[in-house]
Amino acid sequence: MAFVIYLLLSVCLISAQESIIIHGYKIVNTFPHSSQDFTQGFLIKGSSIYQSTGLYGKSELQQLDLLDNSKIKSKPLTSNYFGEGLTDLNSKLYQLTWKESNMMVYDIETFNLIETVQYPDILKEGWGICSDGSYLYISDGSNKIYVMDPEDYSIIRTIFVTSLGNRIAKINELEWIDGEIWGNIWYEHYIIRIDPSTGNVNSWVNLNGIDQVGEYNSWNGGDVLNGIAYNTGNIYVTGKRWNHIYQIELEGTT
Ligand code: DDQ
Ligand code: CA
Repeated sequence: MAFVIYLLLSVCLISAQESIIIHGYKIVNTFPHSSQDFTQGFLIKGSSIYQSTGLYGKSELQQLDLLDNSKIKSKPLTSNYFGEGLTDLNSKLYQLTWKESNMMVYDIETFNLIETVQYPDILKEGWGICSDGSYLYISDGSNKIYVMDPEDYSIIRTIFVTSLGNRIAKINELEWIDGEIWGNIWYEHYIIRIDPSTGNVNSWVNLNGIDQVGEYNSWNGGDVLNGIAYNTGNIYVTGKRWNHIYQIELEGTT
């Protein structure tokens, strides 16, 4: 009897491990986005977008109006910097750079540069960043997400991201959403929803088809899905040099 129960339990556990929820999506609103902007970091607060753009010589920190994409203010990075992820924490904005090992810290109201922080040695590249309101969470293009203390910029923990035991690499733009880290995968149409305490992927969001013809210039030229923002219960996604921002709602398992 005990053996039968053991057998049944292990079958249940194995099958539970082999399936994972993959959400579909529905577009509930569409907003304009500039095809000039190589979006690398993306967040929305109130009616403003805060965006970090990439490419050498074209990288900026921007505040844009969500409704018409008009520029409220912007600050260019010097041409030796390739802008990457962006997040806010305690009235400051934190902007990563790709291979330049520097993070810019700005006053969110004035865009005045407060300081330029040298990456800790463990962080080789800057890709995405988000915050839970206390700490900074930084991806570097691998399956790792580093938890950084904003007081002294030390890395206090490393999260190893796996889905059903498999490492998921190329995690790019991030967003903290209701206790999960959402990250889009570079050159994929997928978002993973990560449990920050374990690194396990709770579920996937399949965004196939969201970039219709004409949405961007060239997927092969780098214009891939990149940018998740969460504001008062609403979820927005966009891409590098995409023409639109999509407000989406998730659908159940597909
Ligand atoms: N990263 O954001 C994934 C970290 C780096 C993206 C670099 C993409 C370069 C594309 C260059 C296209 C030139 C037209
Ligand atoms: Ca984001």
